[in-house]
Amino acid sequence: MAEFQEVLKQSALHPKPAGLCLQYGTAGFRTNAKQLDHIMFRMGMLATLRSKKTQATIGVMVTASHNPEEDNGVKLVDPMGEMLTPAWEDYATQLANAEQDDLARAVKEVIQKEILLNQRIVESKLETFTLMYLYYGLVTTPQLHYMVWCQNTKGKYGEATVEGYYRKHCQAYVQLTKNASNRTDDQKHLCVDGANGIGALKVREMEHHLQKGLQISLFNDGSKGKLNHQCGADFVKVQQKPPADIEINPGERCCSFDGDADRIVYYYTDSDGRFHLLDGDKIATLISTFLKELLTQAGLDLNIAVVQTAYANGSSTLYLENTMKVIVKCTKTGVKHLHHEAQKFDIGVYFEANGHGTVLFSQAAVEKIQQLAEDANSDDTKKRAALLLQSTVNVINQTVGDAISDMLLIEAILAVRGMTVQQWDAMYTDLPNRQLKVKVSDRRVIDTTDAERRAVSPAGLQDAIDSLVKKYRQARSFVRPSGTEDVVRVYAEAETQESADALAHEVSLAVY
Ligand code: 16G
Ligand code: ZN
Repeated sequence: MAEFQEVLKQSALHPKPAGLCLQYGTAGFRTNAKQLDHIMFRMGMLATLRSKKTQATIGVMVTASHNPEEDNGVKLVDPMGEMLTPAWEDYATQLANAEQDDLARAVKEVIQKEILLNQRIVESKLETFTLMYLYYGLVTTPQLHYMVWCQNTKGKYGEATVEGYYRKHCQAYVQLTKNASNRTDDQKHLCVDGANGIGALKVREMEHHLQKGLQISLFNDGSKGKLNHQCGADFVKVQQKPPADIEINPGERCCSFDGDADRIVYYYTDSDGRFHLLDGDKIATLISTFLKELLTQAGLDLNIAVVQTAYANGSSTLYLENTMKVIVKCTKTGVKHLHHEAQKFDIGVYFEANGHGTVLFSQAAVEKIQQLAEDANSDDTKKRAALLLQSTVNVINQTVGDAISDMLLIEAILAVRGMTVQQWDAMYTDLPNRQLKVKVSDRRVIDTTDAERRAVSPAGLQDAIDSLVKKYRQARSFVRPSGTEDVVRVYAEAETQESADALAHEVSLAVY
């Protein structure tokens, strides 16, 4: 294996801790930064191979998202800006866990299976595995996804630079908000918690592109606090309270990003000091309602679906199905599952309750919207709706959930509809809910079905959950092994907070 000498020499400078075994999970590799040196090197190799296989630009994102500051992570971005395809997640795991003396074999296996079929070619062509690297420096995760997409579509969707990203999304925001008349400064004002992460820096960089159409007060901008510590979208969603160290006045509209700015949640406190969270479900409801109205006004026959996971609040699902009459689908947790399902519709709105989500428009939908927008014979109402739809297509980052572009769309919708955050919140009332995590000796003994809503093993667990759920009104509960931590997660919702808490606790005991 003479051809691997150089790779092996370099790899030896990034030794794998003996016996360490990590898995490419739903969020790529993620753990304490000290354990990741060899992973970073090897994922560089895998990205090179993936690029050779697809003949396209591949992204490598280094981030630990919403995890604590001492963690790090890495994930690869596929050619259309989507998550790495599952077969290659397995290769990632194999490369990550190969001991040094087995690494050449592991690399060769990927090359043979995926790139070259015949051994002789493997040996003669290896030296030509050079690659052009483009280093973007500090960007949000969704900005990288966007740039990979632009690179591979030759600029059709925008320019593959951070400036190009701002221009595309901010221009669309400015277009959308032209339709909002007489907005007061209060309506334009938004408090943003940047989680002391990259999103804070990027919001500052972007602001001037918005032409004063949004006035942002930025908190947790990284100047003093710790990344994701007592702040950020995950903290706010799980703790159901505002970030520490942020002063918000009653009724003021606020949002929190996570550390790499691919999640967003909104909230406000009322005059009684009560905290109101508007999570991914409320965001999906706002966006899909807006889109459905525009489709009706435009007279466009396009189907629209909302994709959720088992964590979606039961009230949101009922509201979407019964009041809004949109198609609702439920998938397993993890962005790639939701994204994949959303692609099946003309317009697919997908959001996890934790605030990760976006909207996908099929090519046919984009074309129909464009035709109508350009049709000289269409009446004013139709034309206005088509133009609003067109700007919506441009304001949203279709590659992946994006806190910044989601924020722009939400702000634009509230502006166009002249809606306050309280009115948005009042679309439906969340059922009280509780999430708990349980440490067990082996979380893999729990296996689920029906988009994680039912446990098939261990035997008897689902029956136990069913009989606990029957004790409470409007109750629902499920358990699933976490894909990112060594725990089992428990979710419960019910008519009252006391019932949701009690049910979650009882189900946790049944898991042991
Ligand atoms: C990852 C997923 C996120 C999911 C979370 C669940 C991606 C990019 N991220 O962060 O979508 O909600 O895992 O974590 O897919 P859990 O399995 O530990 O509950
Ligand atoms: Zn994230």
